[in-house]
Amino acid sequence: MTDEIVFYHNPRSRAQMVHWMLEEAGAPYRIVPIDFEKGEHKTPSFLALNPMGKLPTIVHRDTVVTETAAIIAYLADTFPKAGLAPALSDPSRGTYYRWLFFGAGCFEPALLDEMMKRPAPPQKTAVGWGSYGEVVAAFKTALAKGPYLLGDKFSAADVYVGSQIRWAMMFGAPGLKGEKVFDDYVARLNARPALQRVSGQ
Ligand SMILES: N[C@@H](CCC(=O)N[C@@H](CS)C(=O)NCC(=O)O)C(=O)O
Repeated sequence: MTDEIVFYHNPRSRAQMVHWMLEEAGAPYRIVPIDFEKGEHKTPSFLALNPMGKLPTIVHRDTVVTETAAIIAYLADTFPKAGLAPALSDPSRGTYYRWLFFGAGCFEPALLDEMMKRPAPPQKTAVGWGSYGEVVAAFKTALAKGPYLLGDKFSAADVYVGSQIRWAMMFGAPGLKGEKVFDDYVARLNARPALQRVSGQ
């Protein structure tokens, strides 16, 4: 069994978030490029790994991990020397989980509602992500003290949520660019050598 992570990647996808995380974690990895145009993510061999036919997907120690937030959390725990996740006994582990799950469960669908101009669901109280505006306001509060989601400590939650915010800003999602708290946060993230190494790749 090899310790090398097999990383199925396309730079124009959420796999970029995992690429940044692999660099932050100092993990050994090998990229397998996936060409969407050629349908390489829908071949029987790829679907055997990820039946959704989606990226990112990794294989490590014979285990397949999919879902960006899960992969990022997995890497943080598997490469603890990088110090990207609070210890299980650290109370900030709760805050860490909170924002990781909020990113996947609330920001992701709210952002897609906003970007795709999907009509507001009729029963707002039953919608776990509330609304895009509420999600952005929650992040604004979370980052108000800063500099990171856990306060002084940069973590894998910043890799995930920070990537989402960077992506949302790039595509002009409202309430982010021009807001000092988000501009400063993204500037801090952009200064990280690990992110710079994968940017533009
Ligand atoms: N829930 C997945 C979403 C993954 C996803 O939708 N990936 C897109 C690229 S960003 C993809 O692979 N799309 C190709 C397709 O569905 O054909 C995650 O969080 O990782």
